[in-house]
Amino acid sequence: MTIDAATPRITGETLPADQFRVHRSEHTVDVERVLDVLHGRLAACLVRGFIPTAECATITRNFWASAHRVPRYGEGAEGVEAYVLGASHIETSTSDYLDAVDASRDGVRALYANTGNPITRLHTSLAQRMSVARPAAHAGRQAGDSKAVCWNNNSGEFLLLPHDDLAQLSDPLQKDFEVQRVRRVMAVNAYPDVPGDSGQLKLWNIAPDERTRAALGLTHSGYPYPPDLLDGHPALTVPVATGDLCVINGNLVHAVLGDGSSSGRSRLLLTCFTGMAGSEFVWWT
Ligand SMILES: O=C(O)CCC(=O)C(=O)O
Repeated sequence: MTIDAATPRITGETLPADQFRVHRSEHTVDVERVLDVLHGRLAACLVRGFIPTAECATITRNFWASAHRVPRYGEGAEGVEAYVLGASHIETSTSDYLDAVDASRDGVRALYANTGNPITRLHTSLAQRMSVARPAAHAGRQAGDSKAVCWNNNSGEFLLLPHDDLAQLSDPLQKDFEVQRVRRVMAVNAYPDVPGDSGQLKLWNIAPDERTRAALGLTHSGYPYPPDLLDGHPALTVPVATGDLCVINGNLVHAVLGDGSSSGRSRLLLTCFTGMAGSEFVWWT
């Protein structure tokens, strides 16, 4: 895009330079640092080897064998193509989302058949530090615990364009859903299969404000921020690999990088969103 005086700048909150970093650990989650991400004091935590090798292999096999895996077709040049197993709350009403959770529950359970569930393990670790930790809920119905995604976009610079995870919570279709009380999203991402260098995560030190989103027409989506507009903001790249867990401050703009080849086409992500609804820790997909 051409940047001229009429092009909006991306303005918003930033983390202090010493907090805009990735905390790394091996195999075990450093719960204190994950709480720093949750509460907006740290950009990300990367846990190498969080998912044991055999568990990665079983989940990956279960995903590709599943009859519950569905293709998602993107619309237009910025459309998001993927294979997905599990429900997504994005651009849907609360009741349709909860219907999708119910419809996909058996499929998601089967994803973890004969093996462990890394997302549930993280929830359990964090629950020990919370008075309440639970799936987000509405009218007695519960949000999903996790979904599995394989991005299937033409791998140019990005497998998934720059976006934030907060804006989508403001969708008027979900005004009855308690996730709209969450002010900071922590995205939980676990990787049973990352071929080669595909799908590294890039984070920019900017949590866009509402004025920026409105100017770009992204008020309820937070997707996609034009990459050129992010150039002046400090950025870091997280080289995720098979077996890793990475939690990120989802209010910050982030993207999934392509490697210019088709190797990203089998990269498998297990994910959910989390945040504090008042004093309660909740998650949804
Ligand atoms: O694929 C990933 O590693 C992260 C995906 C992501 O940012 C999202 O689903 O919002």
